[in-house]
Amino acid sequence: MKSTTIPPFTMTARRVSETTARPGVSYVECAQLPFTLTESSTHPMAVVTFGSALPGEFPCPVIALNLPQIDGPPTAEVWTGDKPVQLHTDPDCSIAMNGTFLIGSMTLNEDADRSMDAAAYEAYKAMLHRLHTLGYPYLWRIWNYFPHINDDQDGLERYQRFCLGRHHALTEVLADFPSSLPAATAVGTKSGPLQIMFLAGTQPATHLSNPRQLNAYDYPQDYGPRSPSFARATLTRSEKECRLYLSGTASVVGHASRHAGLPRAQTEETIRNLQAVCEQAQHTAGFDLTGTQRQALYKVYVRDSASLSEIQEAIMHSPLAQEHVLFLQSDLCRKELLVEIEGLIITG
Ligand code: 3EB
Repeated sequence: MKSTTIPPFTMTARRVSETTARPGVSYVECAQLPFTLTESSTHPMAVVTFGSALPGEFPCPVIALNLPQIDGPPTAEVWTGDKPVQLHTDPDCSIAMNGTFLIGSMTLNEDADRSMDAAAYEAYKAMLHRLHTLGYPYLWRIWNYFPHINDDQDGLERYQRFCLGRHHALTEVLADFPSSLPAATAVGTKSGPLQIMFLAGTQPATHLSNPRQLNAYDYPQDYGPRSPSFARATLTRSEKECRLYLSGTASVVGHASRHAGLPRAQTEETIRNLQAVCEQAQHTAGFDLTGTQRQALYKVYVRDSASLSEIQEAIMHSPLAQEHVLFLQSDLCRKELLVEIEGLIITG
């Protein structure tokens, strides 16, 4: 595996050659962050951290997730754009936008009077309302994070309550549900409020299915009273490049979990699923995976750090061995799932 760290000078050099508006994303060593952000010729839009405290102050929203990193030096994810950024902040929502797309985060504290379905409904309604008001109505990518994801809350698992509230809000507000649903991730943090991170655009993106997997929004009710509202992947294009956002992907074939108790086999199945959705993007949407300036970033969410070495071994023997991979410890939305992988592939 390549190091998860991109030295700041590399990042700057790469950005100088870019000419059209698009999001840039990199994994940067936390210790290098202040230097990277001041030296970079691009406009920082968000910094995402995974359980490590950051030195100094930043000119953009910092999204702190309690998802401990389990390998490599402390790393942050840095989102940049190449157009001036306008910030919109209030106590539970921060958004950075640049006329083409925005990146934001919505935070909602739970309390005794608000179950997870109510929290998800409220957070999604508030997010969608802001996207419409600001003029970025098209969802491109969503990340959902909250603690105790597999715990029971009044007779229903918290993840299933989350799906209920999310579905309710999206069916009320989103035009063309479910075909306008974007790629997503939903995983469990160690602690913290409900945090929703989102990318949205002034123009629509293309959302894709995976031929090996049933669309999540068509799952039978065995997995909860309302199905998970997301697409398997989302494709965005600008003049010079394509981006393929790969949803959190697990060892699920059709709608069934495979290889319970076997982290290595689950990782291999997950990688087959990722390859299948990439092929789908190539065949149905003309996504050119062989582009000259290809860049790929992955996050591997690991339920139990004791299975890390088996998961890493499976990755070493796969095409992901050549890519930037960040390993994070988190709970996953079905109890039997031990690993989930999301990705972003950029070609130009
Ligand atoms: C799955 O295939 C695994 O609820 O937003 C992956 C990505 C999963 C996103 C979500 C759930 C979500 O069903 C779980």
